[in-house]
Amino acid sequence: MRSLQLIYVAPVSEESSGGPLPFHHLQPPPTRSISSPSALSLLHQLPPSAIIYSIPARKDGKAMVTPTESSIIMTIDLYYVPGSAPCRSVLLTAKALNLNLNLKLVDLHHGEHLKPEYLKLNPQHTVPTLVDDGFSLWESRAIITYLANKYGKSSSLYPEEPKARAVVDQRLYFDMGTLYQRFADYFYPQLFGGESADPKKLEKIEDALKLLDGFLDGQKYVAGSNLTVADLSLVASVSSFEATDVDFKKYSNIKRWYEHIKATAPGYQEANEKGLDAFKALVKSMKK
Ligand SMILES: N[C@@H](CCC(=O)N[C@@H](CS)C(=O)NCC(=O)O)C(=O)O
Repeated sequence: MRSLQLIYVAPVSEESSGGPLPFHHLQPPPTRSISSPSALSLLHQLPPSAIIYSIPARKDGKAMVTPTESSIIMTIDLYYVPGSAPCRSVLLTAKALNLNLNLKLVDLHHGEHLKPEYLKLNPQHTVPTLVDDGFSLWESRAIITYLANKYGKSSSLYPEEPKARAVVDQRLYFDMGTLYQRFADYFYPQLFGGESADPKKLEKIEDALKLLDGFLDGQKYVAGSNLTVADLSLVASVSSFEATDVDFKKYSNIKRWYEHIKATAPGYQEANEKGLDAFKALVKSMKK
C-alpha cells in the first residue's frame, strides 16, 4: 500500500499558469516524472514509496496551484467519517497547513472499523486514524500536533516556544478530558442509547463552557495571539453542540470567538461545516 504521494509542481510563470487555483483542480499525470533539477534534492528527504509528479502548467490554468517551486503537496491517508468532531479537527488542521489528505471513508455503521485490516492500523478502532508513509496514528489531538510538527515548522499553529506550546497543550487536554468528554457523557447516551437528558450532566458542560469563556476573555484566540491547533480542536467540538440543546452562544466570549474562527480558519466551510451538517442530519434521523 502506498500511503504517501508527493506532488511536485514545476515552476512556471504566472502568465502561463493563469494564477493559483484550488487543490481540487489538480489531476496528477499517470506517469512518473521529475521535472526540475532542484527537485532532485527533495528526493533525499523522501521515503522509497514516494512518487514525485510533475504537473506542467497548462494554458487554461487548470493544473497549477501556485507557480513556485515550493508548492509541494503531501498526500497522507486519513480514515474518517465526516460528522465526527475529532475527524473535523484533523481536516481543519490539514487546511491550515495546506496539506492534501487522501480521505478514506470508514463505515462505522457496518463495522468497518472492527475488521482486521483496520485493527492492524488502529487497535483502538477509532476514527480519525492517520497513516503517513506506514506510520499509523490515532487520537485526533495527537494527529493534529503531529501534522503541525512535521509539516508546519514555519507556521504558528503549534508554537515551538515551550510556554506557548504548553498553553496550546493545556487547551487541547481541556478539550479532550473536560469539555468534549462532558458533552459525550451528556449527549451520546441520549443519541445512541435513547436515554433522557440528565440535567446534572448538562450542568457539568455549563461549568466547562464557563471555563472556556474565561480563557477567551479579551482574547481573539484560545491559546495565545494567533490561530493554533487548540482553536481548531475546540471549534470542531463546540460546533457540534449546535446539533443539541447545549446553548454555548449565551457565553459572549465563546460566541465572538466562534464567529471569528468560522470566518477566518482556512477552508472552514469544507473542513468543518459540511461534516457538521452530516452530524446534524444524523442527530435528526436518530431522534425521529
Ligand atoms: N479521543 C478520540 C475519540 C475518537 C472517537 O471516539 N471516535 C468515534 C467517532 S466520533 C469512533 O471512532 N467510534 C467508534 C469506536 O470507538 O469504535 C479522538 O479524539 O480521536
